[in-house]
Amino acid sequence: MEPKRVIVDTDPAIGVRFRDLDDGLAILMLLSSPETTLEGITVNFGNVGASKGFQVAHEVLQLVGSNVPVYQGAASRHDCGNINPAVDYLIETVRANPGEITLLAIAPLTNVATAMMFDPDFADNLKELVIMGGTFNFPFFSFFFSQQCVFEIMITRNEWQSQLYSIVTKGHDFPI
Ligand SMILES: [Ca+2]
Repeated sequence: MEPKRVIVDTDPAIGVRFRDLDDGLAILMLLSSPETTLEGITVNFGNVGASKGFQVAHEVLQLVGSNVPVYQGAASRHDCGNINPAVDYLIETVRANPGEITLLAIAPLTNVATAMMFDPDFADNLKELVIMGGTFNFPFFSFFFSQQCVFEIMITRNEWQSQLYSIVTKGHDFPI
């Protein structure tokens, strides 16, 4: 089986004191697995600021001698709807490879939502969108991290809105 072509949208903080290390592990696993080809890393604010996350991503890649490209993205929740190098890369790559790219989103969804805002075909052109969008205590947290913006774009502007809406809101008392 051909390896999955993966872009990871991430807020890596491995090595930063008191911060989560899971995204760093995810990057290393994506690089080492024969089932995936990691084609690019887009950084979103989250566990650390976007510029620190950008630095951490480079450090992780340097550790294993990888030259996977890294693109800096949203720096705050207010950047939902603002173009940045990460969003540019996401839109261009997915548009050039329709049905080929699996987007693994493991940070607040600001970059992903902004890509959907600027390219209405973005979601349809993905092969898969895999979201780790919350924690045990705050399920679907990532959908609400950029205030209403991410939720409105991802849930209400897509064909799969009704399924996603019911999944996200089921059993949870969110301020939406
Ligand atoms: Ca994360």
